[in-house]
Amino acid sequence: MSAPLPASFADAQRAIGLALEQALAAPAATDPVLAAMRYTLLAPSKRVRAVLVHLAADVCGDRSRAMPAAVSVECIHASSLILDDLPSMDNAPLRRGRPSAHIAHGEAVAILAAFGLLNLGYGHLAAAYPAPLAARVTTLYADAVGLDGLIAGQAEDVLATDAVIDFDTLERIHRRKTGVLFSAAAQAGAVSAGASDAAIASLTSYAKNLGLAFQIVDDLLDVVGTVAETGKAVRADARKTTFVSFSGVDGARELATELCATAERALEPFGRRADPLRELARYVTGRRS
Ligand code: GRG
Repeated sequence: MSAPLPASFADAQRAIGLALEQALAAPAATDPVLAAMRYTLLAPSKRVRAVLVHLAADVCGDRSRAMPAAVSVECIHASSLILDDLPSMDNAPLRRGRPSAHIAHGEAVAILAAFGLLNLGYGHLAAAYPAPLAARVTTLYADAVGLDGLIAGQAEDVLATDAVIDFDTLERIHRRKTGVLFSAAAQAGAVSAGASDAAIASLTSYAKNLGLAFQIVDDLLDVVGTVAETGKAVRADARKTTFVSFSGVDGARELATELCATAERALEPFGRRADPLRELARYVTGRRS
């Protein structure tokens, strides 16, 4: 099931949803860990990272090998959501419009499901791609998750709860927590299409700025959004420094708009072929979910 992205991405979202179903197919999900993995992975989601893999591959001229990288990035992302929601992290009760995994399945099973999804994410690449491409995309994703990526960003974020941090620290946290997986998704799509180093560099610059803008809008939606729109608890960031606490609602929106404009400028070498990526950037600044 999909949450709203612009209509032009609906076909990609649908195909990604089907591929995720297949990656985690189970006639009867009796295993509790498998049930929790399916519960999170197949819940309504925008699938924006997987769509980005496809759009990056497309603009580099070949979408045919994008799907395994798209499936993998969604597995990794779903794993991170389960961990992020745990009582020891954000202690979030709702995700994707449903009780969070640890509430629906218990904390122990939720933690194992997060490991299961991470494992599936990497294993899927090894099973689906020829060895050199599998190695390249696995390295991209492992670097994005690792000690200069999601894990580092999450650690700094959790440790900064109730602390005063400066703007550079906030930006570093969010680039690592959110931005790097967007960059890795775009790079994976490009690499799967056999793109040149120059094309990969342009897409990295696009995705890096898009990812940070996406996180700023996430902060904004915590303040101005509703549970019905976001599928998660709102006003949940009260103990954290966010882009809104630094810049206010209007300032944060302006910053997200500027970052998306910077992202769009990185697409110039691709000409009109990159219009879908431009559309994605415009969607990000105005998104409500
Ligand atoms: C071992 C994978 C792994 C991670 C460990 C827990 C952790 C480190 C990192 C947390 C990263 C995280 C959850 C960042 C928040 C990113 C974010 C903006 C999530 C919401 O993404 P959407 O809006 O959600 O794309 P949907 O539900 O549409 O997919």
